[in-house]
Amino acid sequence: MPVARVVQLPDRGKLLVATDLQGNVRDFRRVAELYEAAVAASPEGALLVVTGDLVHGPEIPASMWPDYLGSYYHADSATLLGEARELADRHPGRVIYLLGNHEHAHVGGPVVSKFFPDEAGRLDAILGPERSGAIRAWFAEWPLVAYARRAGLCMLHGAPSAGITRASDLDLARLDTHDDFEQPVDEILAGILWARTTSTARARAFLQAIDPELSVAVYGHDVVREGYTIDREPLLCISTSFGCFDGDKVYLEWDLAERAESAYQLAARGLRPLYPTATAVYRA
Ligand SMILES: [Mn+2]
Repeated sequence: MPVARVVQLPDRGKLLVATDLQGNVRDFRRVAELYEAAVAASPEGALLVVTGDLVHGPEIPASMWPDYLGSYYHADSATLLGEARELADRHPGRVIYLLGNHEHAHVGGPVVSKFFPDEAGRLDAILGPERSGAIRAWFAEWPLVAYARRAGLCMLHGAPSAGITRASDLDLARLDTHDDFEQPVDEILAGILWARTTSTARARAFLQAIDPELSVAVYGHDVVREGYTIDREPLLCISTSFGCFDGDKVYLEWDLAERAESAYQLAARGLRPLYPTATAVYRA
């Protein structure tokens, strides 16, 4: 029985969406704090979607930190995963982590080598055999897409570039078909875990396949130094953490009972600074 790769969110409640933590524990704690506050403040409850790449980040001294990585941090993916699991356990079914290409590297995807030649190998070595096995089993269950019909929102790791005709096509995607010499990564996975952008027509076809009511795709994967970008409708790319300065980091907050008509409208009304008192460096 394949794992369900597409999760439908309820039509009511507050939705928070964050992207690409890459082992940044301080930013994860800030997201968790914002989510707990939303749970406490929302009569109909709150949901959190993190669109993948919770793990794998730089472990370099501040003195060697390059400007292009934004505000300094020392990645600690093991601690972040422990806290992510606790948060999800405290709010069953309400905290959803989507698979990113960095998690995919632990469960059959291509090797990722951002800061280490083999990022998954580096994290496995830190975790040890027992915990890395448990993490692999957990990642293997993570969905690829979360969507909210009434709000019109579709969340995923990268741009929605995969050519699918129905939501169940995603359930058939094989995580473990990749082999460095013979097999390319599954074409559907390549089209949602690695794509940085796509055309309006491809994105709309993807949304239509998931659910005809969907109007905007929300994702991360790429670094947007200003915090977010809209290449074209219906694409909203958000940077909550990795590669940004604190004052430029943003997350999305949206009432699930309210329909988002476009990426522009969603960005204008739903984006919030992760650190409201920090000074933006790139965002106007
Ligand atoms: Mn990514």
